[in-house]
Formats: sequence, C-alpha cells, structure tokens
Amino acid sequence: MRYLITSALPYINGIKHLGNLVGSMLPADVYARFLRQEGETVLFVCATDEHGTPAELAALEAGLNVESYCLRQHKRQADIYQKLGLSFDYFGRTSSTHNHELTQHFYQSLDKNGFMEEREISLMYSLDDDRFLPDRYIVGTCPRCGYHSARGDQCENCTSVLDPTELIEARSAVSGSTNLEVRKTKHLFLKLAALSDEVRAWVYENRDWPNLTKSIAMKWLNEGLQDRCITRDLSWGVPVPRPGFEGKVFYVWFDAPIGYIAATKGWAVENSKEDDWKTWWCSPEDTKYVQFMAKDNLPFHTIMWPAMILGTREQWKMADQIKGFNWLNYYGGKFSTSAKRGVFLDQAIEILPPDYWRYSLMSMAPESSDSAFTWELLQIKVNKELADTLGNFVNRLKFAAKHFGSTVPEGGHPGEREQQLQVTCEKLVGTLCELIRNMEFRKATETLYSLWSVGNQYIDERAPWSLIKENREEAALVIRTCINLIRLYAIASAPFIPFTSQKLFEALHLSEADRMRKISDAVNLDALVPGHPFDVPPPLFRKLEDKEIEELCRQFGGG
Ligand code: B3M
Ligand code: ZN
Repeated sequence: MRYLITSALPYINGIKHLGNLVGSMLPADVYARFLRQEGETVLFVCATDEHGTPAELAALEAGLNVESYCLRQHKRQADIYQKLGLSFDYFGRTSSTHNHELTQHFYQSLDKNGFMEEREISLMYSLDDDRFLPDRYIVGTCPRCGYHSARGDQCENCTSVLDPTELIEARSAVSGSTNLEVRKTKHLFLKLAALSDEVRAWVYENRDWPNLTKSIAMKWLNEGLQDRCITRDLSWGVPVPRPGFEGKVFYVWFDAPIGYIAATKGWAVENSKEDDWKTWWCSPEDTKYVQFMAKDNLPFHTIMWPAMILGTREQWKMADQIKGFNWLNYYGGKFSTSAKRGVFLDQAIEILPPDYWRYSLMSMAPESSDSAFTWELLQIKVNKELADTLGNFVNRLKFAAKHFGSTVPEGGHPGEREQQLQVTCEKLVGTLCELIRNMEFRKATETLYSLWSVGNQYIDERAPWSLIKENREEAALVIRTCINLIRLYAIASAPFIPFTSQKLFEALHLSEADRMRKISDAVNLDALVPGHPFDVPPPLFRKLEDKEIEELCRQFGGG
C-alpha cells in the first residue's frame, strides 16, 4: 500500500498561526513521518493557495504587484515550515504552470460532460477602476451598526453578512471611488445539483470517515447542493479558456484542490520522475489517499472537490480518509489572521524551538471538540511533560557516565521487573502505533507521554543511586535498561519531536538501521549491548519560568 498525504493548502496572505498549523499541516506531518518510519511508501505534498481576492488585496496593501507578493510570501511560508520540521516531499504553488494546465483541463472535461453553464448575473462595476469589483473589493458604511469600513460580503465589526448593494456610500477598495454601478455580466456555474446523487453515493461509500467529517458532509447533502459560480472578474488566477470570458479567471476554490495534483506533478518533474505523478493520481487501487484539514474546509473536500472529479468522468484518485479538525482557540476567542490575534508562526519559532511547539500542539489538537491554546497550558506541557519527564530521564545518562563510564555497562541479568517493563512498553507502543494509524493524535500524544513516564517510574523504583552502594551489578543492569529505554524513546518520539530524536540518535550512536527502525518493532531493552558508546547530551529542554509566561501573556494579549 502506498500513502498519498495532503494537508489543506495554506492561503498565501500573511503568516499562518498556531491554529492553522495544528489544524492540518502538523498532524499530516506526524502521520507522514510515522508511516515512512513504518516502511510504507509515502508522498506528502502541500502548496501555497495563491489566487483570489485576499491575495490581491494583501498585495495592494503591501505595495507590491500580486506576483511579487505571492513569491515573497511563498518563500516566507516555505522557510517557516521547514524550520518547524514539516517534511513535505514537495511544497508547491497553485499559481504554477502545472496548476494552470490541470485546472483548464478539469474545466474542459466538466464542460464537455455538460456540468458547466453560462449564466448572466448582476455585479458592481467601478467606472473609475474600469473593472467589476468582487464583494470584498467594495467597502462602505454598515447598514446594521454604522461601522464605516464594512466589506461588501461581511461587516467585520458586527459580523453581519451583507450584500454589497446594501452598503451606505459604497466605494471601491482599490481606488476609493464611489462611481459604481450595477452591471450584468456572464459567469460560469458548476452544476453541483446535477452531480448531487453521485456525490451522495460516494459519501455513503465512505462510512469509516471520522464523525466530524461525516456530519459536515451529511449536513451539506441534506441541505441540497446548489449550482455554484466558479468564475470571477479578476486578472490574478487561472484564465477561463472560453470565448467571451477574456479577463475572467476561475474562482480560487475551483483551482485550489487541483493544486494537490499540480504539486505532485511539480514533485515528479523536479525530481526527474516524469510521469510518476500519474501513478499517484491515476492508478487508484494501490494507493491510500489521506487528507488533513480544518473543519471549515470540509465542505469543499467532501462535496465540491469530489463533485468536480466525478464530473470529469476521469479516474482521478479520490480521498479514502478525510481527517478534519475543530478550532484551536486562543484563550476564549479565535485566532485571527485579519485581526492579528494570537501567535503567528514566525513569532512562535523565535520564542521556542520547533519540538516544544510540535509536542505541545499535538497534545492540544482540537479533535473531538474545539480546544484552547493558553501560555499557561504550554508551560505545563513544556515543563512537566517535556523537561521533567523526557528531559530528566535522558539526563540520567550523566549518572550512568559518572559511575560506569561512557559505554553501556555490563551488569546483571534482566529480572522480573525488567520483563514487566518490556511488556508494558510493548503494550504502550502497540497502542501508540494504532492511534496514529487511526489518526487519533491527541490520544497518541498522551500515550507517548505515558511511555516516557514508565521509564521514570522504573528508575525511581529501582533507585540505582542507592542500589549502587550495595549491588553494583544490579545498578548496572538498571542503567543499561534505562539507556535502552532512551533508545526506544528516540525512535518512538521521532514523528512528534524529530529534532530531539535526532539529538538522541547522535548521543546514543545509533546505527542507521536503528534510526529507521519501525516504531512497532522498536521495543527491545537489550538492543544496545554492553560496551556500546554513548555521550551525555546537554539538557534537552529548558523550562518556562512564570515570569516569562507573564511576559508572553502581556506581549500577546492572552490571560
Ligand atoms: N486555502 C483555505 C484555508 O487556507 C484554503 C484551503 C485550500 S485546500 C485545497 O483555510
Ligand atoms: Zn456592522
């Protein structure tokens, strides 16, 4: 079985926040890293989602043309994700030539099969800008609350959903001109209603989806699918190859999911694998396709995107599993890119090393319900779980080196307690693997923590620091067992905290084969034999002081 893994494509404007990270890219990465380690063939792709009005507006605000803006933001995002250890096989762009070509191909197939329809609709036209204005390009006074810069689609102040024609003193967000009029224009509609039976049948085939995914898909199906306008009067985007549609592009949500295929093509072409992208997308039987995303993206992935694929009458690979996430809130409220509320990834990587975030966020993953990030919770995760539990245990290597030198000591034979430890570890590792395969990440993270705790219980019970006074042999056995536990922790923790695992691999001089060991096969408390060298690494984690937490709360407006 091969695994195709995609994370929802982060939108190009601004830098993403912690909620975006834990809502798709990070769990997808943990999953991909785990499966690779288990020896599966994995392709993990992602891309920046670059088209649409928000990109144009953000470019305008940054004083750049939209191409330069997108290039700059793509590089910034790619750099941050790399620093966070996201192991994409390819991180592409929806503005790529591959995506343009594939999007036009999708359109042509859908059109040929009768799922595209031209309709005339009325839109606002700006005479001074000489263009139609999408809803978000029109600002004015909110008819409900009087806020003076409400957008044509929604008032940010009172959250009312608006129609641009309702705005008082409507003006263009591009030029500020009030010289606007309503004009008729032609657009293309995707005939979703005609595809709804097929989409329903496909959703029904996928009964093993997680509850959140199933319930959102069913809600949409039960409300009935409406035909949807999939073109826009913009210049930035994929041009519509149809007479009379000059100057129009596809709606961003039409080309964005095609970006998954385009990213795979980019990966193949840049790695001289030529047609290999087709083996991932066009020969569905031997590939399991798993998608990760936040819940607001579920309707597009369970309904719209499948409808597009079904309507092509072509054999594109469709998702086998769709893992959706609820919201990670910032204290009581939402993280918000537009309101700049919460912690953004460029700030996060300045504050703490990536593994602190990776572990803490995975343990807060909003799976069964929304969850909240707080600095106080981060402090507990870092101090108690990372530093006190894993960090302190690894620090026992100091004691080992002091009393037995810097190789694994010989000592006595494993007894009942070691036998019992082996069994407990096997059980926990089995659970850990099963939970990751089932994509229950929060529980998986808890299980990893339990695995670390088991070592601490063992060493506290056996107390080699006292034992050494009466029975040096037995103390050596305990130390040898602990060093082997550290080996196990390094291997089992790697999908979550890869940078820390790397440090442990080096400290324990683990062989290449051992570093790549299947987690499911890693419990062996005799793997590192007497005489095997090790180094004492510097403390793995630092603690977050109360003062620091107070300062972060002040700086980021939490608490
Ligand atoms: N860019 C939405 C978002 O950033 C969108 C996902 C596209 S997935 C094909 O939340
Ligand atoms: Zn309002």
